Amino acid sequence: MRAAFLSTTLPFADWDAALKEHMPELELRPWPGIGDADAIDAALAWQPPAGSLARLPKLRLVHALGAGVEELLADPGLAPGVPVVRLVDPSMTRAMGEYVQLQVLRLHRQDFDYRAQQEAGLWRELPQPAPGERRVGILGLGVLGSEAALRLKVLGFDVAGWSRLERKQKGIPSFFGKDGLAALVRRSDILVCLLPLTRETENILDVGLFAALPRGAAIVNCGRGAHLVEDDLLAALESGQLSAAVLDVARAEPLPPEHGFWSHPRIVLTPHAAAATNPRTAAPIVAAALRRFAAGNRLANLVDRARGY
Ligand code: NDP
Ligand code: OXD
Repeated sequence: MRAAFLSTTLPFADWDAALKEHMPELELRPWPGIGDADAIDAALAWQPPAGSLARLPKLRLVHALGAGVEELLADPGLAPGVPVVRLVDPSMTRAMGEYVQLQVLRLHRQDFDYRAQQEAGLWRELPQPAPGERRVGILGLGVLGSEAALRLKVLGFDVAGWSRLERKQKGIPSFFGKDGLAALVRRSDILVCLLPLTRETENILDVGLFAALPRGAAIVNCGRGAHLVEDDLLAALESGQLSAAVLDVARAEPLPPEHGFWSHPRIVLTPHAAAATNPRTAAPIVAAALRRFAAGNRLANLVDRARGY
C-alpha cells in the first residue's frame, strides 16, 4: 500500500520507522517526494504543506495524525467526499486525563495563591475545601472529556459535563444543548474545555460565559486557542470574576514572545503539551485503520465532516 505523509510539523523518520514495525508492506512517502501522485490513495496528515492535499487526485482516505481535525477540514484541497479518520490513541487519552487532574488539583489546592504568597514571603495557611465541595464542569464529554471527568470523579470532585447531544455517563451528571450549557456553567467552580473547534464552539469562552460562572471561578483550556476570547479572559481576571486560567492552547502557536499571557500572574501556560501525539503508540492504531481501509471494512473514528468533528 502507498500513502503520502503530509506534515510540516511531525518527524517523518519517526513515523515511518514506527509504522514499518506494524505494517511492513506500507510504502510511506513524504511530501514533496511522493512520486506518482496517481498511485497514492491514502494520506497521513497533520498540518499538511499548503496545496499538498489538492495534488493527490486519487485520494480515498485521510488519516489525521492528531485528534482535533478543524485545520484539516478547513483545507481547501480536501475533496468533498474523502473520508477523514481522526487519531484516537488510548495513550493520548491517558495523558489528557493526567493533565486535567494536575491542573484541576493545582486550582483546587490554591497553587496560584501559594505561589503569590511565596513571592511575597508570606507564610499563611488558606482555607482547604474538600474536593467534594469543588464543582468541576467539563465542556465536551467525548473521548478526552469523559476520561477527564471519570478521573476527577475518582479524586472526589463534584463533576458534571456538557455535550451536543444527551450523554449518559455513569455517575457524571451531564447537560446538553444551549440550556444545558447555562446550567453547567452556573455550577462550575472550575471549567475545563475539551471541545473540538467548530463554528458552534469558536469563541465559546467569552465574556458572557465568564459572567455566568460563579465569582472567582477558574478555567482550563485544553481544546483550541480559538475557543477563548483572549481580551475577555484578561478583563475577567482583572475584575476578579475569574481567579485563574490554565491554557494549553493559544490562538497563535507558538504564543508570540510579546503576548501578555506569558507574564500574567493568574495564567499558567503549557505549549500544547497536554496530550502529545506519539508515533510509537499511534502507529499500531494508524496501521490497523489502513488495513481496514485496504480490506474495504468499516472505519472507526470517522469524522463527520458536516458536523466538524
Ligand atoms: P470527541 O469528538 O471524542 O468529543 C467531542 C465532545 O465535544 C463530544 O462530547 C461532543 O458532543 C462535544 N461537542 C462538540 N460540539 C459541541 C457543541 N456544539 N455543543 C456541545 N458539545 C459539543 O473529541 P476528543 O475528546 O477526542 O477531543 C476533543 C478536542 O480536544 C479535540 O478536538 C482537540 O481540539 C482537543 N485536543 C487537545 C489536545 C491537547 O494536547 N491540548 C490533544 C488532543 C485533542 P457529542 O458527544 O454530543 O458529540
Ligand atoms: C490535537 C492533537 O488535536 O495534538 O491537539 O492531537
